[in-house]
Amino acid sequence: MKKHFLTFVLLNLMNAVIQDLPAQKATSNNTTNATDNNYYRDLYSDTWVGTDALGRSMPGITITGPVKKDHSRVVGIFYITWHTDNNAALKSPYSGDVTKVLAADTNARLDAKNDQWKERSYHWGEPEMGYFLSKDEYVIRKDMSMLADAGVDVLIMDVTNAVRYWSEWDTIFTVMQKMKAEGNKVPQFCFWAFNGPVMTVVQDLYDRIYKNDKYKDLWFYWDDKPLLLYNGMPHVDANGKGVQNLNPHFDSAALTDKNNPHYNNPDFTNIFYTDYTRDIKNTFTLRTMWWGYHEWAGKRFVGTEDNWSFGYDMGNAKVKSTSPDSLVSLHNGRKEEAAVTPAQHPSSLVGKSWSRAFGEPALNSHDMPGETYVPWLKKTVAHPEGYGIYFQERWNEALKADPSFLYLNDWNEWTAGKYQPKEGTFDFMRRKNSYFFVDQYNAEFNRCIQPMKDGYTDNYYMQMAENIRSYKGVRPVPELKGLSQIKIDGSFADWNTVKLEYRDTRGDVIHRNHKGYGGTYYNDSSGRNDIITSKVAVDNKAVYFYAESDKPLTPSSGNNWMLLLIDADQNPDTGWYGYDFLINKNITDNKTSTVMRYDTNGKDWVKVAQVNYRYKANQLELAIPRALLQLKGDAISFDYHWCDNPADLKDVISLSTSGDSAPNRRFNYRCIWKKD
Ligand SMILES: [Ca+2]
Ligand SMILES: [Ca+2]
Ligand SMILES: [Ca+2]
Repeated sequence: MKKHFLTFVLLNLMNAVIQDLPAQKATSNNTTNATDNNYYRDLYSDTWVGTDALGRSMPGITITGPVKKDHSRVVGIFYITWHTDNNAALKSPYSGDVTKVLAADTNARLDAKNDQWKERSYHWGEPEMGYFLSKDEYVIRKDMSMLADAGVDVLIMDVTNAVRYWSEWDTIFTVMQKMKAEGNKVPQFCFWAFNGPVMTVVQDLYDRIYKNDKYKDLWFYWDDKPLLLYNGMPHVDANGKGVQNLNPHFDSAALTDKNNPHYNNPDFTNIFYTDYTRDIKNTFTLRTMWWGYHEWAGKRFVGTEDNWSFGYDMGNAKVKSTSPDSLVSLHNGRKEEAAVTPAQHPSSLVGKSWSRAFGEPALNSHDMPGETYVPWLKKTVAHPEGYGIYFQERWNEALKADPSFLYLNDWNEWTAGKYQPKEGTFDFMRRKNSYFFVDQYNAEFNRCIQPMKDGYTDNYYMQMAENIRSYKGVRPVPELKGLSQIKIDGSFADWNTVKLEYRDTRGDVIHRNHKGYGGTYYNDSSGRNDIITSKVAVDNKAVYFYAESDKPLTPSSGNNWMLLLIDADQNPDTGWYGYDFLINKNITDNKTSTVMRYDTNGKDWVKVAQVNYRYKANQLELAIPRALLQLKGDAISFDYHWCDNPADLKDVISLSTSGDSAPNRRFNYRCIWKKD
């Protein structure tokens, strides 16, 4: 019953998507053969420290162990590109947000025709970067930078419903190549096709991209060939049977003319494909990827040879009772792929707060979970949807199984399709209802890892980054040794003796200027000084800080200019979001700045000292007395963070999502210094 239900829904979803999209054509012939894997400037992001909003700290080497090298460990994530330009033309002001609809009028919950429901397709909530479109370069750059920082290796590009997003892909891959040319690490990509005329779709991908070596430097290889996730039984998909796969290379002469180079070759003589072509079979490493059903198309599916899952059907008793190790797909009998998702579907009532032991908790009038026990925290909390209960359970199982590929679903889907048949009611969220949602619905029922606006912000991103470290292991935090002789004089040659660099992304100050859904328009011109390198030096009296920007620094009179935040006691519970000192918030003149300490009682920054600073061209230096920071002795360690032109210091999100942060977002550099 459920399978039919899902099939019906997927069919509708596919039709809706196809109908909504204009015909798209390839717009670029950008080709490169560069395959050098050492193209990037290593940011050492696996050595950054940080604590998320729930108090979880990024695990270091003492917890994860060193980088694991006994077998490959690759992380892929489902990357959606259906936020196409035509969505800009939806009704303005944009009102397609389920969370906001239900907040605006509680009557909308049980009434499919309530005035608040103005669209057919919705966002389940608002992304941190707003209702963005897939071709927004600002968003693409943030995505790639965040994913690379977290250790994600490959984007799994969505072609699951046969729609080819040529224009979006051209924009995204071109931006990724630009970032690489700037020295930044970015993930690679592969495609995942499944529903519809999948043999034709896959041939199209081959003909337009792989055959032409297009974006070759970004191809993800698996078993020495580019990986292609596909449908190994192409005559069966979520829509049933009977899809015809038109052969674009059909050549009637190949049927009759013995001199035709393709004579008698079924890749050219069939009007409709009956199998994938030799080019597909020879070019790619092929794996079927589909939902982790116990059985699919009449055969055992989850946990079998060369059948990857994009999530596990935990609502099914057989899948739930299968040992987690046996859910992992195999290749030549070895554990190859495990799926890790923040939740499943609203239609199966397996949300973010579902656990094996307790199932899905009771839901309130807005279908949000009530107080729920969080196993990893060993506590009961009021808003469990932000705590990653389901996500961590899947992570723990996948980490234990330790396959060579971890698939995460998803980064940025956001879309919640509302289905409203003309008559009848449906069981939806344990109530009879005149509409339903299938893939995403609200903050409890969605699978997005990309940060949301307000709510639980970046909890899922941080949880992902924390667990990827456990999966892969990390490098030790580089250590600084010896006493330095630095003068704060505006002459920077003395810093050449300090070799240890703390690095940040180059090019992450680009301004945003792009349309979004339903007439929204996004501007962000806060990017100003692009911080790329920081250094620290220590002598008996002071800690010296150095920062370097990509281009000459703007005048220090500017708003929130080159702020330095220090967590001197490495305690996230003391200070402002852990930061005990703030430097440069008040700059006296071109040579004098101030150090402020966070007053926990008054909940404000208080000036405690004046310090010397100098800046010239793209370099900046300052010194802070060690006594002031309470960093004494022959070995010290503290965490620090530079940022330039944050919108405000309201919270750690506002601090780190505008201007530039070094390191990115809420991460910090850890300085470990020893005299000898
Ligand atoms: Ca930067
Ligand atoms: Ca602190
Ligand atoms: Ca940055």
